[in-house]
Amino acid sequence: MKLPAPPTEKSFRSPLHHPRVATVIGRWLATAVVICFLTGLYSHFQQHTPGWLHIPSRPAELYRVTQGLHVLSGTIAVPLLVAKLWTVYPKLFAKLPWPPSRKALENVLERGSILVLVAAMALELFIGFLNTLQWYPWPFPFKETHYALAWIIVGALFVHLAVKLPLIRANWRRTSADRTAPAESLPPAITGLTRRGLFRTVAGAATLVGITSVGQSAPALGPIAVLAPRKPNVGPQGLPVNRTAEAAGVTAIDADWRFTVKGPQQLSYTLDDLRTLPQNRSDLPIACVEGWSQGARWEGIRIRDLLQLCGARADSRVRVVSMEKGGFYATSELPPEFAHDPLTLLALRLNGTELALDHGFPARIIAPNRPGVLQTKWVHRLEVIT
Ligand code: HEM
Ligand SMILES: Nc1nc2c(c(=O)[nH]1)N[C@H]1C(S)=C(S)[C@@H](COP(=O)(O)O)O[C@H]1N2
Ligand SMILES: [Mo]
Repeated sequence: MKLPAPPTEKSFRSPLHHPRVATVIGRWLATAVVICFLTGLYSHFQQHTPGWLHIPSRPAELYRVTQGLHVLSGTIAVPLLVAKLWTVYPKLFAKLPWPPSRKALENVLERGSILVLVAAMALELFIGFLNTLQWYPWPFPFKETHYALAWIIVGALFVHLAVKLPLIRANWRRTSADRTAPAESLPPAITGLTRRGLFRTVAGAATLVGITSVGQSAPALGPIAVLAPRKPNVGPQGLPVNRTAEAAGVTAIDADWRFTVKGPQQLSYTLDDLRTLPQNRSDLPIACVEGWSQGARWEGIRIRDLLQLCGARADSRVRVVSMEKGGFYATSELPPEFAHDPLTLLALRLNGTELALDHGFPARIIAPNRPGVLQTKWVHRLEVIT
């Protein structure tokens, strides 16, 4: 029995594999990737701020928006990537250029760059999504890998767009030619879905994953956030707990507990002392790097008041030290912009009652426009650095 010939690129005659479709869905996907990249870079610089960069402490909700957008656009990119790959997969059956020539070499390089782009993007979306579930089933460090992949994606995307520019330009606008060619003559059984139908399906899928996940940072959509790993208003005092005191190895304090400030003068306070210092109120969100965020009302002492009390300059940089022993979250730094912002508090109270142990009792940092990882809990010492 003779086997049928293997398919070639020409075997896929549906108009849904036309470059016009790849261009339209590619535009959506590229938009999502660029938003991901820019908001991701912002998150990176918040946590690893180079000396020349001064991140402002306002708008207070900025990081909540950028990281919410990061995870939202990343999640939406998943169905868009699947659609884009489906549109172009007949290319996998294109003939390999042979014999070797300059054109063949270009073709190999072009395919190589696409292979890198697809592999890096698939991995990036996958590990990013698993991170939002706080699941790290791989042996490499998430953040470093995610960051390196981001640059690989942007580089490979640049090459891909440069190579395809003529094709992209030719298909940027809808032309009468691509409405009739190449396959309108095919029987309806093959064309089935129209291009418009495909665009609507893909846009619908992207919208659906978007609106069922964005509720983790946009409270209005909370009730339908079935895809969101977190309900941002569920937890003690109406706020989720990312890491409990038990997980962090922190226990309740005893009578010897002191809060100290190491500056030009040394300050030492009992918890009751802290309660008698001037108290202020800030309405600020916890905006976790994982994408969930929730606004809350905090009460406590302004960091800038503490700086003044110890004789430090208002524009000092401050190291925050937790009672948590070791680990990534045990310390953080408040750059001058954040330390002297009147909204930045050593918070003692949350939503009207004393901090729960899991939220950082007896004292924690809360500052505007900051990733949750830097809102250090169980703080027992501040050190003025400059
Ligand atoms: C093309 C897609 C993406 C790009 C270019 C990208 C880029 C980045 C970059 C540059 C960072 C900063 C890393 C650092 O601090 O060193 C970041 C962080 C992050 N990204 Fe993405 N990302 C993408 C997709 C995703 C997706 C799909 C998700 C989840 C659905 C996601 C979740 C996260 C999370 C949770 C962080 C915070 C990590 C941390 O600070 O612990 N990313 N991303
Ligand atoms: N000392 C310490 N502070 C910490 C953490 C931690 O594990 N240890 N987790 C951080 C993270 S990732 C977030 S999102 C916020 C969450 O604060 P919450 O648990 O009060 O909601 O606390 C931050 N502060
Ligand atoms: Mo977090």
